[in-house]
Amino acid sequence: RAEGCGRSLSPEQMVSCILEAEPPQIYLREPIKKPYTEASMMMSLTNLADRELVLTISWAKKIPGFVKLTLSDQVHLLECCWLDILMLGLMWRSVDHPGKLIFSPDLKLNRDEGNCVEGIMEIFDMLLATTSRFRELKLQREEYVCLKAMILLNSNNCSSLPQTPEDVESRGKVLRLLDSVTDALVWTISRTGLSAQQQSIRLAHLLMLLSHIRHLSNKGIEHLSTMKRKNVVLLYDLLLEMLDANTSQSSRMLVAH
Ligand code: AOE
Repeated sequence: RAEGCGRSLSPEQMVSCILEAEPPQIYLREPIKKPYTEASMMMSLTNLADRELVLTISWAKKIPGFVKLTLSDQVHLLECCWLDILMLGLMWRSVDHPGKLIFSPDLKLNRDEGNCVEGIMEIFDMLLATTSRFRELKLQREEYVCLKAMILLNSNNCSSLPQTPEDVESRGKVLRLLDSVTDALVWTISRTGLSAQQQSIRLAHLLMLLSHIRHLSNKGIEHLSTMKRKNVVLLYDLLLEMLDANTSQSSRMLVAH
């Protein structure tokens, strides 16, 4: 299967590979008690994100062609987009629950519950707004998984100049992979029975939401670093290492998982 998922897949095969790569749903380790406090809520969210990131690395490695990129490209791609990926996943889980953010089946928050964490309600509101947009568009599972893979493959804009011929080749591979996921998304949309023009408009609507997600993840990173400065977030083991990540540490993570 891994072989079959490598070279020149049909859009249909690509979609089914990406569907199969989807990570499982996770739960809180220790259920959170009400009333929420700033510390307990941030602790639960961080704990969840910690384990989701481990699953995100395994997910990325199942995207056809990803492991054939240089290790440094794999690392850069994940470093640039991890919060976009988590946020799109959150929106997908929340899409059928208007007004709620389904962080996990045992952590469903509405905007007002964000008021115990300074600055979080603003981000909740933006997350809820983009989620509503996906609801209006009736986002399909196949479309969602293609968009998530596109976020990963399109996130390389912050990496340094290629150093070696392997780097140059790897950059080319990223672009070809992005093209085949784009084909997969186009194929998925074509099955909706919309007119050709409506299909193009749907594609545009879906892709434009990726820039909202990037904006949101920048806001989220800003918020997280304020929290970190205030020492609210308790970043344990992996997490602490990850925030101060240098390339070699991130490489070790990728190899380890
Ligand atoms: C969004 C989706 C989701 O599934 C979980 C969470 C939990 C926290 C939420 C965030 C979210 C949405 C935005 C929020 C944020 C808390 C505050 C912010 C609401 O406003 C995210 C908790 C993140 C904890 C920090 C983790 C640090 C990870 C560093 C990653 C890294 O640097 N590298 C190199 C790892 C890349 C590997 C994939």
